[in-house]
Amino acid sequence: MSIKRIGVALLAVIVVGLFSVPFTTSTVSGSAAEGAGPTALNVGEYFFGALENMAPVGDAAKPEKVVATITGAAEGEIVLVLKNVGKLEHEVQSALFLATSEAVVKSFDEKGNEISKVETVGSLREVELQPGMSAEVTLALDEPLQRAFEDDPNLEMRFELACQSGHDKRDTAKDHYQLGMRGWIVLKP
Ligand SMILES: [Cu+2]
Repeated sequence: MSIKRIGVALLAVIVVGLFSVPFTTSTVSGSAAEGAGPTALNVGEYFFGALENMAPVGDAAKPEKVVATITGAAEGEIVLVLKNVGKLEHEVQSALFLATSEAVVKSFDEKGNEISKVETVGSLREVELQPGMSAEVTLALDEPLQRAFEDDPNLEMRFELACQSGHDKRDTAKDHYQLGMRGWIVLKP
């Protein structure tokens, strides 16, 4: 089994877990609590968050780490700001992107000028980041997921964050995921 297949299987397991969340009939909508605001995360060669989070595949001494803890899932909307502080393009994917019903991705250049705004219905495939660029990703969570967080204030779920750049080239030296661009996002109410 290739490393790529393992990565895909991992995502699939998380998604299956997600869909098995019991669907409740709660009619409570939107708690009064404010969300924690945007979660900022740097992206570079080859890490999420910071260089020490680099987790190359096959290096047992550097296990995959939690790179962001995001609260506000019970409100159903979370905002992630990804900034490319590296010199290469990165293509960010996450199992969390698959658990959304709508997404808005605003991209900004190095000077902070908005250069594009893309809205998607259904799951978000990936976020492309040129060097120096940042992206504000607003995710509307799937209703069953949101309700699960409303119903259980202690719920925590992990979603993998991964860079897909070079993943299809069959060249380990160019595969950002294998070089270390992987980590966990922890979602909380
Ligand atoms: Cu990358």
